[in-house]
Amino acid sequence: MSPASISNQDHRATDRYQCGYVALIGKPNTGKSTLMNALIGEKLSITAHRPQTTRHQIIGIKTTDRYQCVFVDTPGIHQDQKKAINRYMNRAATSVLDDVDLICVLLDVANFNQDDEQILKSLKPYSRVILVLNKMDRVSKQALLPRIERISKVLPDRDIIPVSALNRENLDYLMEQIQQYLPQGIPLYPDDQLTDKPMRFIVAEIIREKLFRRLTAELPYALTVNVEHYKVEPDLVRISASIWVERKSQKGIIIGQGGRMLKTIGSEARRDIEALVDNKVYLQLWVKVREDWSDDERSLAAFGYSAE
Ligand SMILES: Nc1nc2c(ncn2[C@@H]2O[C@H](COP(=O)(O)OP(=O)(O)OP(=O)(O)O)[C@@H](O)[C@H]2O)c(=O)[nH]1
Ligand SMILES: [Mg+2]
Repeated sequence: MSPASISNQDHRATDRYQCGYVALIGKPNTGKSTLMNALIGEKLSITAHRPQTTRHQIIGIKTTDRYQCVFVDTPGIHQDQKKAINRYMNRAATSVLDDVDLICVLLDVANFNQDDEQILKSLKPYSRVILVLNKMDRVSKQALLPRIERISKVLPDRDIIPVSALNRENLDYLMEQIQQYLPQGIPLYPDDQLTDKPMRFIVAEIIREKLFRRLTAELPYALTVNVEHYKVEPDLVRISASIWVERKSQKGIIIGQGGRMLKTIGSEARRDIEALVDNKVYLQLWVKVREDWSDDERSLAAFGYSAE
């Protein structure tokens, strides 16, 4: 496209520009964060094959010459509310519903169950809802239709759009549908801004992603990451972060034999952070214990899990 044709279509200064908020909600592990990253074209929100990866609301901003779409990625809504952190996560997911222009509910086409049905039923009062049937790469075309029929019985009269966030299938069509719900308005964020989260937060999340992907069983749920120092020097970014766990025995597992596990986590995280900040990174990691932090409101607040 020539620069002239770009400016011809640029609606930013006109009253035809659209700007709005779109929530991505759903059961854990349905691909909300993968979808947001794919739609924005940047990895802003961490992903993992296990449920309950996302813990906070994370905004991802997509700006074009016709619209600015502010996505809100949310933690997966789950029934187990035993601990304070679970209640925090569910609150972070459901508190957005009344403040957005469109709710996109993510469903995993290969794993639709009662938990999804419950979420869909709770959305009956909302009319601005699109059902995004993700992971269509995991089922045959013939299997898709009966599933769409079953889903549309639970929450009728809403568009159901099959996509594959992982393979970027049907995302242009999804974006066209989303755009129809964006109200007219001027952009809320500068063109080049991708998220509202500070770099320290994104760095802590990258480290947590590596831990989530490497560690097994319950350990990923017993840890949180806090970046204590983030200093930009001329040729280097110096970062120091703490990994907080709930028990002394967990600390040993994260450090690993001869410190091997911590070293692996550190170099995997460093590589991603270097790509993000486009600079060399010196990353120091510490493992610390705070007993039962995930069920203690004061610890949660200290680690950044405060009211959203
Ligand atoms: N096959 C396939 N896998 C996908 C697709 N989208 C996401 N995934 C995988 O599903 C898993 C979960 O993805 P996430 O994006 O972390 O899911 P989420 O809904 O954000 O999960 P929570 O944050 O835990 O609620 C990851 O292993 C992704 O690679 C898809 O379209 N097809
Ligand atoms: Mg997520």
